Amino acid sequence: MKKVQSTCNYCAIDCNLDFYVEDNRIVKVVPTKGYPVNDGFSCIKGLSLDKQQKTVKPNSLPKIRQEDGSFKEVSWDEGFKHVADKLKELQAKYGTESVAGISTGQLTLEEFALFGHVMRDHLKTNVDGNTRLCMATAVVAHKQSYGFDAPGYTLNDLELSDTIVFIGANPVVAHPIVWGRVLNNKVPGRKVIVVDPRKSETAMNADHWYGLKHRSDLLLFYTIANQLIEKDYLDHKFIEEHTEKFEDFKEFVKAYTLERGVEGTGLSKEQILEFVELIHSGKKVSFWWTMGVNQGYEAVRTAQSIINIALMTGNIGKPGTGANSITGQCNAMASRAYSNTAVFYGGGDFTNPARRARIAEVFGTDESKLAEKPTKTYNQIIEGINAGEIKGLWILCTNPRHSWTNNETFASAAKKLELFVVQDIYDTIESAEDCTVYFPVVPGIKKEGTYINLERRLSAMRPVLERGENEISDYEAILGVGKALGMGDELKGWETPRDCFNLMRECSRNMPCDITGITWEMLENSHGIQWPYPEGKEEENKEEQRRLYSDGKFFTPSKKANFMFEDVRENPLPTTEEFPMVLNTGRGSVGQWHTQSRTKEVKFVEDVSAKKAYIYMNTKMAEENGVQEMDQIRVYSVNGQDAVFHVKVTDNVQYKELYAPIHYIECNKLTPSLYDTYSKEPSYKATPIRFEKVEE
Ligand SMILES: Nc1nc2c(c(=O)[nH]1)N[C@H]1C(S)=C(S)[C@@H](COP(=O)(O)OP(=O)(O)OC[C@H]3O[C@@H](n4cnc5c(=O)[nH]c(N)nc54)[C@H](O)[C@@H]3O)O[C@H]1N2
Ligand SMILES: Nc1nc2c(c(=O)[nH]1)N[C@H]1C(S)=C(S)[C@@H](COP(=O)(O)OP(=O)(O)OC[C@H]3O[C@@H](n4cnc5c(=O)[nH]c(N)nc54)[C@H](O)[C@@H]3O)O[C@H]1N2
Ligand code: SF4
Ligand SMILES: [Mo]
Repeated sequence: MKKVQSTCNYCAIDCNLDFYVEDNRIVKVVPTKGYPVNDGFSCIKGLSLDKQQKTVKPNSLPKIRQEDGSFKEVSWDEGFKHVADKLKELQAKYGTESVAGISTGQLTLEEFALFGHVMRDHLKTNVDGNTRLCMATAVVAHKQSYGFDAPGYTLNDLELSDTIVFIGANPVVAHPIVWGRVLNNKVPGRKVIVVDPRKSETAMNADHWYGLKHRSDLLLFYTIANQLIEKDYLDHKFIEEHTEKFEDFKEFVKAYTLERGVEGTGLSKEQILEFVELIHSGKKVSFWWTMGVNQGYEAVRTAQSIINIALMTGNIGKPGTGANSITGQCNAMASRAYSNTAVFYGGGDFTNPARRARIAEVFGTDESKLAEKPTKTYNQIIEGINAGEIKGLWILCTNPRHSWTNNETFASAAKKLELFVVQDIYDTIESAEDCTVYFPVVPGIKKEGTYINLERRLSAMRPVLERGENEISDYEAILGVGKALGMGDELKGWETPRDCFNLMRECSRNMPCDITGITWEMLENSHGIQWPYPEGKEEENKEEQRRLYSDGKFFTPSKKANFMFEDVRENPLPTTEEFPMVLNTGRGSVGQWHTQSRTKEVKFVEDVSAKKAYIYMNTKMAEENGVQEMDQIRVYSVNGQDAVFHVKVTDNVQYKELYAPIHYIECNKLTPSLYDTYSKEPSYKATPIRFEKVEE
């Protein structure tokens, strides 16, 4: 029996797993013992990865839609040629930017790096990622506050902190290993605090739950900042030596009085003051935020209001502290730095002459062969298709017909496309319904490449099973189209994932995310390696759990962190008389993953999960409306759409709040086309709605 250590490709924890293989079949999956992230543990999704050997159809060929609407199977070479010819034809007819791509945070680093090379460098067009729906806010917040998109923590900080604050994060469901690390925390008197309008599974297990009004986090953290200043609960030395603009911030937050905070957040004066005292009395306070913060119309400023609290209390760079953004998808961290979409390979700007010169040198090409500007954003791509300006779209490893906000706008876009390539492991996903080309690729258990987890740790995905006839990886599919496009020498050095990894290492040289000291081989059967890990500095980086900012130096020109702030805005989509309630959305259970294309892999979960869309309603609201458990309601959204859900009655949602798991397509039928000003991340979590009971 052979044992292969590889990386789980669901969530951002990137657990390592040992796959035991006999006769090219997985017989056992065991979480890798001693791996610093998950040390012998994992969740049910990772343990179920062996099911892919049954659920993914083997030996599939590409399919091309014919004039009569049917699909014809073709050889891979024919498929590549068809897509390449069509991309060129559309560009010739409608202009360079008339084709676009949607990338992902779930492929390997090498796969989206190559996709970014073909689409952005060669075709000079736009590719945004599904990371826009997820991490874009944290990216912008980090860049403005720290000077680079660099979350500084290690997971170990969860075990060292005495005061752990989760804001808009529900790790009990979404990041079980994060929660496991909290349970491992043996610091005497350690406290867990949750800020979430909903009494989430994490809130139920916390010491303190602050169930504030939706979208009032920014107001809450400015109020808290003002209180910390008034009470002089500050780390003056840290503020003086390592930050900028504190005096301006101090003036600014004076307007955020306790009375205003109470009125706007719905929390009591006592609750806010208690929270202030908890932050002050903690010796090692850590703040952890996820989608409840990232997905809002003033999300970047909200994330930064959390960073500001950590900076002013000196809770950053030390063990058990930090303003820590938790990543969602398994490789979101790599896609942020290596997908060639919002930033150049290695995290620099497209317009920076030094970076351009360096990347051209690494690729052995001319600078004119490189992308010139950041991509159009996801919403601009979908709007561009609906406006008839974009005619061709290639999506891989994402299912936007389901996951995109106000998703009927994707449905209408898909119908307008002359070329719509869907590359996935399942042709049953909603997005494939209107595709003109389908590329079936092999799943993670048959691939190789590199992943970067939420604490900047690189780890190896290695093929667990051998591939059959016709079975190709995402990397090979993209490379095939690149060759058919006639990229020739532009693909020199990109022949295999290992070659691509070497190029990306070189692109990272001297950047904050420098990985030049890491080789492809070093990652195999390893404990993973966190960035930075520059060549020649291996000795000083040999610790297995490292954090950034321990010297108080950030990545801004002055090496100081910035206090970033801006007045709380009026809600652009407030509740009204017509739409008096709020639709909150998020993860439903540990076993369900996003659009549920992969739920069949987790058979146990599929058996017990609801087949139809459901929604949580407060007990009092249900009583007042004569609604009982499993009754159906029709929910009307401010975006003009409506959808039917089965009701689950609970006191864990607020009186005027409904909570819909994202795993059903109905959920995003109702979410609006509203985005954060700076990150363009959708505001998924607070849509004005009303409902009526469906009489059966
Ligand atoms: N089982 C499972 N695990 C997953 C995923 C999955 O699909 N299934 N997806 C992965 C991915 S890609 C991601 S990004 C993460 C997401 O991980 P999380 O962000 O932890 O999960 P969510 O359920 O989206 O949202 C977290 C909480 O935000 C709260 N919230 C809503 N509005 C507000 C608000 O105004 N303020 C505050 N403070 N909170 C608010 C919601 O009530 C919810 O409890 O999970 C990852 N892990
Ligand atoms: N209302 C609301 N909407 C949300 C959110 C929310 O909190 N609320 N969260 C948002 C967030 S944070 C995220 S990350 C998105 C996620 O949204 P999506 O990325 O659209 O969701 P997934 O279901 O993860 O899609 C991944 C696809 O990749 C396929 N796949 C798996 N492995 C492979 C592979 O190796 N190669 C290829 N080519 N395909 C593969 C799967 O079959 C699946 O179709 O949803 C967003 N949508
Ligand atoms: S889904 Fe996340 S927590 Fe579960 S096994 Fe995979 S990486 Fe680990
Ligand atoms: Mo995500």
